[in-house]
Amino acid sequence: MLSDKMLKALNKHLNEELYSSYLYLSMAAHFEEKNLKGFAGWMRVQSQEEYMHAMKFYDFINSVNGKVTLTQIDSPKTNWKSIMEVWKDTLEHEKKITSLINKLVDSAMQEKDYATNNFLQWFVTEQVEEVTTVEDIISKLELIGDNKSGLYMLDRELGARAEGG
Ligand code: OFO
Repeated sequence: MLSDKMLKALNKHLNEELYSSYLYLSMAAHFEEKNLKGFAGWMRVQSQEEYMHAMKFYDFINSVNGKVTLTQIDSPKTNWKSIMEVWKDTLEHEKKITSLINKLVDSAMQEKDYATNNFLQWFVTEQVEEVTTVEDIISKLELIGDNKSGLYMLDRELGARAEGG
């Protein structure tokens, strides 16, 4: 059984994951407009992954007989000055989500809520992967600089994700 405090925190985080989904969809739309189809496809898949993360919270809360309470999702940013700015924002966002997950783990440990702590461990691992992936993309963009053919190649590489690659 979840404590009231933990239930509130998990519902709040469910909203954060839905916001993540919304933010990445906004980035996908931005890349679509710029005709960067591969980048757009990557962000679209990421948006779907974030929705699945939210649903993991939804399922967990239900499984321990908590009540899921949905709240308003904030509006995401809709315009970026450069490709790099989009990815820097993505990295910042993933770092923020990592620290929120860590705080949830802290609370679960303080409350000796072993079930919630166990549930959260999947996210601890996932966050390491997400931060590393985005750092890797930023490194590639730094190498590419203003090189148009490099950018074209990276767009194709990232687009493979949307095609199941
Ligand atoms: Fe849900 O991992 Fe990104 O935010």
